[in-house]
Amino acid sequence: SRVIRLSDYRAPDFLIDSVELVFDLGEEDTRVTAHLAIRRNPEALDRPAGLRLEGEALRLLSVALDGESLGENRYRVSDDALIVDGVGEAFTLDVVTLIRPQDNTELSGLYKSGGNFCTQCEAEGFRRITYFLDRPDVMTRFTTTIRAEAKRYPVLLSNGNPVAGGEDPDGRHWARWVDPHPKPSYLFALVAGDLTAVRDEFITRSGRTVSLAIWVRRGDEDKCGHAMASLKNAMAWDERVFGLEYDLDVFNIVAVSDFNMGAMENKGLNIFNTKYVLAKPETATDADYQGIESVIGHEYFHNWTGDRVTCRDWFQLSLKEGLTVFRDQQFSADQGSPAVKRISDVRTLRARQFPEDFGPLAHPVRPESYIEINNFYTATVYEKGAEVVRMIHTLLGPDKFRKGMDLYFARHDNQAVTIEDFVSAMQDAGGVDLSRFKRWYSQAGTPEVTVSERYHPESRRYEMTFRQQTAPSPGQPVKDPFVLPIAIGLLSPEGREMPIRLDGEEAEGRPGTRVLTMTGMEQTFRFIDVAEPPTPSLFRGFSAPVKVKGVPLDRLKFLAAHDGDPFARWEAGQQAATRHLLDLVHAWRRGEALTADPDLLDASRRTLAGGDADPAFAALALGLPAESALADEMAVVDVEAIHAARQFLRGEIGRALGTELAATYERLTDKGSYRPTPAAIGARALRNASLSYLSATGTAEAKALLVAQAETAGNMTDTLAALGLLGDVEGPERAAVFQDFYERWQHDDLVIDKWFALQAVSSLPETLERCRSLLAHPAFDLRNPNRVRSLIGAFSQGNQLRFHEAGGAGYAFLAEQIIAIDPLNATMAARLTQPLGAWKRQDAARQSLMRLALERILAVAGLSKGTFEMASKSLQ
Ligand code: BAL
Ligand code: ZN
Repeated sequence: SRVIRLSDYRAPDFLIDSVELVFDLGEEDTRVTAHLAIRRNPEALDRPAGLRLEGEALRLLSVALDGESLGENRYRVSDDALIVDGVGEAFTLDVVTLIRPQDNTELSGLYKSGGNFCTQCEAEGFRRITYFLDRPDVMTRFTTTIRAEAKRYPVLLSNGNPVAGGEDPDGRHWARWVDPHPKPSYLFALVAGDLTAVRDEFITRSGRTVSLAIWVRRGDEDKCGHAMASLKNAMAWDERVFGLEYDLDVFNIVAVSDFNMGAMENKGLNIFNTKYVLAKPETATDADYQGIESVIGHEYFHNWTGDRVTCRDWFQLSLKEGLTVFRDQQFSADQGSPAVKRISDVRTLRARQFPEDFGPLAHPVRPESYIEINNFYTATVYEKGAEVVRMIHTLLGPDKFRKGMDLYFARHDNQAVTIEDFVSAMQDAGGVDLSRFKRWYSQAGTPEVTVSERYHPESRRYEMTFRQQTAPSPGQPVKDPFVLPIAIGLLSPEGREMPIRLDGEEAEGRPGTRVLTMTGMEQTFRFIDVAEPPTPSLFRGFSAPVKVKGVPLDRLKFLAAHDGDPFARWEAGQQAATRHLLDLVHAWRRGEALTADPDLLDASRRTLAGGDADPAFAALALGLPAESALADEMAVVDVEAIHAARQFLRGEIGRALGTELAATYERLTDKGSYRPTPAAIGARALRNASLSYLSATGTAEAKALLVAQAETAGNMTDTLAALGLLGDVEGPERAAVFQDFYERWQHDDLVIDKWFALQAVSSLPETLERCRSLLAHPAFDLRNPNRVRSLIGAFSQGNQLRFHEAGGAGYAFLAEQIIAIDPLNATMAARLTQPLGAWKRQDAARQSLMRLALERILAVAGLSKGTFEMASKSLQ
């Protein structure tokens, strides 16, 4: 398979100024007519090449150059291109192709979902619609005419504004859309179907009225309220925080059930996975509500960071994704509790991105090469990319960061640019030198930071020396130092914030958080006027994506009780719990009796007692590190020992705090109707955390409580919390409750996704067997990405105990499913491969079984290039 390299980038030989597309949508096939206005790129005049347009899975019907039909001797067609020789400086090309959307199981290009037509063009789906310069640095004005049977497809949508429409004599109708903004082909979208709209409007700060519509299947209208409210909040927030206003008369969102991604930011016509649109209290959890708010925000924010200013090439993907994730994180933080949001974002980063950095698929935020770009929609490009933008925000401060954004838009509106361009704007507006900082984009890896310190009572001086080290990653054996913003506070022995004054500073020190900048491999900071030996609180708010090693346990316990920075307080508690759990893991492996740390039990008791002040935070602080987080801390993972140690500690907490937990559970019972406000979400989280510990005691009362909540809860958050806990409990209750749940919700795909996922993550020994039988369940469909993620994805990524079962049956299961999915949907198959790459820290037997599974995938004839790339790199 061909490797694409950043270093090979060349500007396009030709540009396409405008395209007029006509779609004749049919049940057998769809005819696409494209009228392209093309000219040679002035930047590439020295390259007198023929015209090469990308195309894939197309049937070419005709080509005309400047209105003259071309004979077959004037062009060539291959599997992936149409080549026309002898073209001039500027010309038009008319190309007619036939495609078969109804057979398109890849869900890339034009396809059908639930009887409706829809598209997904990022990254390279447009070439599956018509021949084109399908690359992001070719920005074109699109006019789109859609013709379809009026009865089956009453709604016809595309990018931009609607300009005309009408009836055809044969029961068909048509609509024309013009997008005034030039855009790359990956932002093209079309929808034709029988959909109904929930409408609203937004008045921009300059007084323009924008018509908003969320298009869904009939019957889903009552599930759009939260998405619409989130959209309006996002539009107002982008005006307020970034001064960015929406730029079309309409903004359409369409929800479809078959979608490879979460959603897509097509200009003026966002297409969403139903999962990120539809919600009502009976069917969606608090996490779903939060997910909808952030994804609606994310896609909306792309209108500027992605659509108006886009990427020059796909190596720059994080230019739009890292920046837009940062923007959506800030948006969500502003809607509720910034600390709780930050903790949850860092948990996601650690769970998804850190393993990438430590595995065979490690790559920089700006990769250097790829075989299949779809494999690079990763946590590194997205979440770590957002952390890198956040560090720029920290280094510059909010005002200069905003100036940097303004400068970026002033310089690059309607352009396709690079990460370099973004950093330059930040650097110029901020008046800082970011040249070394840019290593965050080119070097892979998570730095590990250690700290040593000395306090001199006589001179009241305090010194801290930081050291950073980053392990080698594929292609990068030696790392240069990363620039680290280190947000610190110094705490007195009583836990008060002490004034911070660096040696050489004129001004008196002030108490609170201060950002130090580390640029070397090793660096010492000297503080003066330090009255007492301080306890440092480091990387407050997770100011850099690093791992801090070697903080003494008593210090972690002190910080968990006293740190004024909520993130750092939570973090210290988690680190302390991790240490203790790892001790328990080792004790369990040696066959010793386990005992819970009384300090941890006391800390949990205090958290619970003070829980009412901030229930959402208390729920997070009470939570134990996930099994996967513990695995990340072990040189050789032992999934059984991790599970046993964690279950033991959960049970001990449940027993030791039983009275307080039961009281909290009672006190926080939701009396009013469901609301997805931060306060109500926090209360449910703390109540369900209490339920979780009560259930860990395994008593008959606890089991009864679970069953009662599962059967009578008035909202999906509470139902699912109970059902998830019950999923781990042996006995007849579980089967009955799951059966009832299925029967109640079988008409609702998104709820049934949850039903599949809960069974796939169960810790019970029969889980793999159950997953196998669920594959044959009538509600399961290998062609539907949400179902695949719910069953196969949840099992392999969310259930390390059962996925890594000795004997390798979990690995074989995953390999078989990847092999079955690859011919249908290569993007999905490739993504599922990831868990098999994490073999290095398994024991020798598991290592060879995981490698065997990868080799089995690679042995398949006709494997897609995407799955080939993932499986072959995973073996390295
Ligand atoms: N651009 C792909 C989906 C997203 O990140 O918004
Ligand atoms: Zn995005």
